[in-house]
Amino acid sequence: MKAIMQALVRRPSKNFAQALSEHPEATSINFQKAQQQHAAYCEALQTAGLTVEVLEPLDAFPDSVFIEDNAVILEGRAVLCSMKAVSRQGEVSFLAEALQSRLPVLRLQAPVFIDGGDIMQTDDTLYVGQSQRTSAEAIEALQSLTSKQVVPVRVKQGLHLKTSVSTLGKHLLVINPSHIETEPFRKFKWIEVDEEEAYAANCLTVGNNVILPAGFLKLEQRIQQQGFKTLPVEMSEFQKADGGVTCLSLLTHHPIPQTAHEF
Ligand code: CIR
Repeated sequence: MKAIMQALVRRPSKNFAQALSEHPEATSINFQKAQQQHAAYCEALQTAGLTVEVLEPLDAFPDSVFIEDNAVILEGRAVLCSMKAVSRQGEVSFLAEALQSRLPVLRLQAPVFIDGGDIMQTDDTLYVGQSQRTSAEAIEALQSLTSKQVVPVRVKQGLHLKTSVSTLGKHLLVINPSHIETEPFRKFKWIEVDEEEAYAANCLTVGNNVILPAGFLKLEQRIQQQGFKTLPVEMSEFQKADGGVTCLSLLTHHPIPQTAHEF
């Protein structure tokens, strides 16, 4: 078996409308629309060249579609997150079940708190958001698990670090500098999002493809000008639950077992 880059996704819970959210339109979340948007997102992952494995919904966990937050894939191991949001803590064991046959799985415990949305990985560094969900203790815990440098980044506004910064590779970021500390990123070039396009600062790069929310045309054009192909996806229902494009998948590099259900 050869190593393939795989995206693990989880279908939305039928209780997705009860997801945690501070978005003003949270009460208008439409579950059927979320299901359609999720299917289209999976197609975009495939178009970008990923093998997509779809996990069954966890109806008891409204936020479980945001699978990125459950674990960090670090040097061939899955590090399960210790999640601060009480309603999300049970999600992690279900992901452990799905992962343990394929790669070593470790689990972080309180007083370390961490959500995967706060981790941005580059070739040599792990940038870790210090947000309402990720504690200072997470820095030391992660440093003990990786040879990469672990760098804390203050999150001033927004849920997670990656709500406001994404790596496109090639030393290039998309960033919303008013929501996070920028000093840790001084060695990068970046595209600054306009305030009215802040939601699109969370985008997902796979090779030369960038998946981003549809309707953020200025940013899309600026990403294209850097030589990337853009794959816009409708995200309205996930935006209402404070989630972005990276939150909906967990990317892993490992051999795909014959039994994996492919999208
Ligand atoms: C939450 O509050 O946990 C979810 N409603 C949104 C999580 C978004 N995840 C992410 O940014 N990685």
